[in-house]
Parts: sequence; structure tokens; C-alpha cells
Amino acid sequence: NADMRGIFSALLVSYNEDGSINEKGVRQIIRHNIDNMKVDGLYVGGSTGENFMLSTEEKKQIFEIAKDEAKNEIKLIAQVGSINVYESVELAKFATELGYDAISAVTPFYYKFSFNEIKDYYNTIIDSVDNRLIIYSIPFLTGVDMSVEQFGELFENEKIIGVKFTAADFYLLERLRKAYPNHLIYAGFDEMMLPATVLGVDGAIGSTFNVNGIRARQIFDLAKEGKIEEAREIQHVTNDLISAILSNGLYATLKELLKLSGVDAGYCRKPMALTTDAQVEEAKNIFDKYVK
Ligand code: HMN
Repeated sequence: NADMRGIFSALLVSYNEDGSINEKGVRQIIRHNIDNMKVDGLYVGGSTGENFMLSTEEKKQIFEIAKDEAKNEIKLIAQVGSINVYESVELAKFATELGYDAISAVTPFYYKFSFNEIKDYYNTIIDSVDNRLIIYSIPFLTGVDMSVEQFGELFENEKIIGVKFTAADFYLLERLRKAYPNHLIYAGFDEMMLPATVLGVDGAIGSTFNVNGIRARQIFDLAKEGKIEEAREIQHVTNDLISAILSNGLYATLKELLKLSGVDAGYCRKPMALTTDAQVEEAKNIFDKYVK
């Protein structure tokens, strides 16, 4: 599974003002990631794609556009998780047939599912396809925390090859790294990429790589080479950028920054709000300072 290491952008999706998918814009975002951000792959259908607000047909359409645009230039991961596990299975089959390199699924959320139910969910999804699965763990949004042993139980299924670890728990990250040296671990918080890389992650999946992919790779590579001070300087600049983005509204600001790079990144999808004039203005300042 070493082919899946590296820097993956969590793909932003361009929506029109009425919430429909702007296909041309999505293609431009993908090209920007490949040509300018030089990413190794894309994580399609994640939080960043505003995926949990979409219909099954829309999710499929985005998987199709991404594969059609990226072809085999980079690696593609399809996030198919949903609390409707039958939808997840349908999407996993769809993405596998399209040729996606791996499937990922968020831990099922909203209801307080037991660990056995979570395990059944993952096995149901991945056993329905000839593919590999990456667990998407993001406790701050899902409320689902899993222990080292529970990850181990999920990893008993050989098709479950890793985890996207979107948490600030570096103790758990270190324990997972030690316990499962052959599984893939992706850092999920871009602002904590340096410490995660020092602890030995195999790659990173992040929203801000859509605009900051070059610095992200520098942090990753320098940290792997043990050049910690240089990596830290770039993490500092990166985090000035990320703090500014977070205070101005994450996805809206990322889209404005893309627009300033000539990419038609569109709007966010309801119930997320349309961007205000003040946000647009602030995005210009952020762009001039950190992105241009
Ligand atoms: C996804 O599912 O789209 C992303 O992989 C999620 C990714 O971990 C991002 N998390 C969220 O947006 C909740 C991060 O890139 C995050 O946006 C970034 O670190 C800024 O906090």
C-alpha cells in the first residue's frame, strides 16, 4: 500500500448559487491541485467537499468528474461514508468501478453506535467491493472515539489498510504508529502536520492543501529528512495562513482564495451560507499576504 503515501488534497467542490454542482469549476479545482499544488492525490467526497449535504446522485457525479479529470495522473480516494450504510455500499461499488485507488468511510455518526456496529459498518462496506479502505476518524465532528485496540480489531480485515487521523491526540497517534507499523496513517489536521510527521505518519489529507499544497509538501519532506527547524518555519507561516482562514470561515475562504488564483471555486452549499462582502475582502488580504 506504499503507493498511497503522500500529500492528498481534500477536494473542495464548486457549487452554483442555487446549490447545484458547477462541473467546470470542479474540474478547474482538480487541475489546480494537480498542476499547481502538485499533490500526490485527492480525497474526494470528504467534509471539505460538503459531501454530507448531497444526494447519492450528486456524490456519484462528483466521483465521476474527479476521475474523468484526473485520470491516472494522481491517486484518488473516494469517501463513501454515510449513516445510510446501503448508500455507502452503492457508492463504494460505484467508485471502485470507476477505478478509485481506495475507498474511505467516516465513522458512522449521529446515533451513538456501539463499536460492534461500527465494525459491522466497515466490514459491510469493504467486503462488498474489490478495493481497500481507509477509516476516516474525526472525533470532533462525529463524537466517535476509538482506542488502539479497536483500531486493531478493524485492521483484522486485511482490506482495511489505514486511517485518516483528524485529531489532536498525539499520544493516540504515537500508540497507533507503534502498534500498526504497516498500516497507513494520514494526518488530518493541516495545522498539526509537523508534529504528526515527526511521529511517522505516511501522508496527509487536508483542505488547505487546495491553496497551500506546496508548503504542506515542504513541511512533510523536511520533517521526514529530520530538518525540524526548517520545517517549523514553514509550519509557522502555514499556521498564520490557516488561522486567518479559520477566522474568516473555512470553506468560504478557501473558495475565495481559489477564485483569486483564477479557479472558479463557486459557493458553499446550503445550509452553509453564501459568502459575505466582508469575507471576500478579508480573503483578498489573506491572498496577498500568504498565497500569491
Ligand atoms: C475532508 O474530509 O474533507 C478532510 O480530509 C478533512 C480535513 O481533515 C480537514 N478537516 C476539516 O475540514 C474538518 C482539515 O484539512 C482542516 O480543514 C484543516 O486542518 C483546518 O483546520
